[in-house]
Amino acid sequence: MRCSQMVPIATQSSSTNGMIDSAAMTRIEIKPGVIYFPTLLNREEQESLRDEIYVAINAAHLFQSTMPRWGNPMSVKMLNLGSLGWVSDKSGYRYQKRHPVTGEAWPPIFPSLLKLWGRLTNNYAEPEACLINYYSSTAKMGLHQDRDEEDFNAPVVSLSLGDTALFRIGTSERSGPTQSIKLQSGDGLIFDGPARLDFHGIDRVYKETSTLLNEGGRFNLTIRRVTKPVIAAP
Ligand code: MD3
Ligand code: FE
Repeated sequence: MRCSQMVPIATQSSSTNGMIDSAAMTRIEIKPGVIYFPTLLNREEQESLRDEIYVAINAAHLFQSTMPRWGNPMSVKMLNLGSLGWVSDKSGYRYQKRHPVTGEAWPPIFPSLLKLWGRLTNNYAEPEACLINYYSSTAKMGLHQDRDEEDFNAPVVSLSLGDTALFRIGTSERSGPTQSIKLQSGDGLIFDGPARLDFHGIDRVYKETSTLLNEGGRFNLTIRRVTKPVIAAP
């Protein structure tokens, strides 16, 4: 982990009113626009989020995305929650209202996640999408930018559950310098402003580094606002 530049900028307590509501939250600014929250979720919170994910996956199964143009399968399996979900197939990347295999609406974003989003984003407009990525121990995600959303002003909140992963983030240019961070179960990240269009990816998952998931591997949740919020008329 190359994190000598990590400086804790604040440690603050939060109220204890919610399901996901760790007693203390440590914020580490990795670089402008990237805030890292080690163990944002305690074990109990991780277990209840894991169980909610299992319920959603049983109701609306994970799907296998394929790369645009060639259609090679991605190693990560996905499911979305919310009014819009991210999908990828031969015709490209997009957000859509329905599951690409079943044609059903996506399950709703869990109330615990809506609450966490409000707390971490200072009540930015309601999120519309929560992408659940499942990584087996051999899965990875190449360096890419997230640019299928309309609203680049909105932050992206990421949560990791299960085995530790090696996350890499660069700059808005593919060939820019990169930093790596090991993301552990319960860790959170927020991306916004200057980092919102940075290239990033998952280089590897470290097998058997967490006991949270019986089947091993890793879940990552990214919570997003996709469309531009409507500004209320005066
Ligand atoms: C930096 N997921 O779903 S989360 C993705 O762990 C994605 O599954 C990875 O990249 C994962 O698109 C990384 C961290 C992340 C998410 C969104 C970002 C980093 C980001 C958006 C802008 C910049
Ligand atoms: Fe991404």
